[in-house]
Amino acid sequence: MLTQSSPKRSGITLVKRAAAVGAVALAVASLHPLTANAASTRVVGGTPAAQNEFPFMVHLSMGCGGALYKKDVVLTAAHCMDGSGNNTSITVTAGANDLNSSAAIKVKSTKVKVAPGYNGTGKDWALIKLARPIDKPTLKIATTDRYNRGMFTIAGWGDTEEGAGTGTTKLRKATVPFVADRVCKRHYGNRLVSKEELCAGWQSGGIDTCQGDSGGPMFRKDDAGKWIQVGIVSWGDGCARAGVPGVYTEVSHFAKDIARAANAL
Ligand code: 4AZ
Repeated sequence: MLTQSSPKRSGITLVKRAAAVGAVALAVASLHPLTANAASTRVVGGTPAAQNEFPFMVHLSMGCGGALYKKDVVLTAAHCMDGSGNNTSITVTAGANDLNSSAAIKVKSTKVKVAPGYNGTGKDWALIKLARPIDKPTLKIATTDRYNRGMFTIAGWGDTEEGAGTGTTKLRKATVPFVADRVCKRHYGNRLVSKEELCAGWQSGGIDTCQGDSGGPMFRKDDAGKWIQVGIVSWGDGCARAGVPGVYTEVSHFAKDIARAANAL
């Protein structure tokens, strides 16, 4: 996929490359995200999430991810939504890694608020109001840029290979390092909206979000050891290609707007 995808063809995908590799290049490469690391033996692609590992993660029926911002409000990507207003068409699934599990909680939407000024470039966030609260932990969002660095966790039900188009029924996760705007622009140039977007990925490729993961959170631990959301899966050129980071909405930049919109929802 060469551009931001439409809802049906988007999402966070944990791309899995053939894992066969020499065990040698490894230890070194994993510490140096920007170092060439082709065919490394470290974790390639995603792995299954454990039950309750990310209890704030939700799946959206149009094939996107999201996170519980409040018990009755989901934070997701604007490009997964059709627009703002009353909307009872979205089914939000929570409480189970396996979407087909009998333990999965399903709640309908009542309203959607897309980021003010969203026009397909930057500002890729939206809120969904739920018909009833979901009794699961929420995911706090970053309100300053201090956590826009280091290693991030990504998770989703998206494709495990670029172009697969099917997604998975079981939640998968992976770890990707922060990529500075300057480095991210080596590939994307001015298509990257630096203030509003954040990049992450391994220079060697092989691990990334993909179609179907869109709208889901990118998160890390804060100084107190609690999960904090720094990104929203937004777009990228394909998935897990070498030298091509994933692009995420920079949540801290929009934290006040998100809080305001949630209060008004
Ligand atoms: C998509 O199609 C998509 N590799 C999401 C994330 C990325 C690429 C595509 C990032 O929604």
